[in-house]
Amino acid sequence: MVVGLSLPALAVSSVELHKLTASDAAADDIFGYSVAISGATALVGARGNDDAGFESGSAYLFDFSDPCSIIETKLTASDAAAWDWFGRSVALCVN
Ligand SMILES: [Ca+2]
Repeated sequence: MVVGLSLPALAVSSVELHKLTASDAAADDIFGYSVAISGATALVGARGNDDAGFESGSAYLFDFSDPCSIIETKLTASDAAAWDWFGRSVALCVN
């Protein structure tokens, strides 16, 4: 006779699995000011990015579908301008 007990798994760890950084990180980008995670995708805001003027901001989309090859996509507003703080808050829902 086999008796089994199945419980939902809860993964809790203090071990750093992967450190996310922007490939074009610069001082005062404030990378990580906002973070949203859905499934295997993370969206990280960097409202201090200065690519299109002081504090224009940006956000980075990370796709972890293949943990060995994380895909980074940088997002900026097409009409970005100084003090926009693009990426100040982020939300994400991936189906
Ligand atoms: Ca800045």
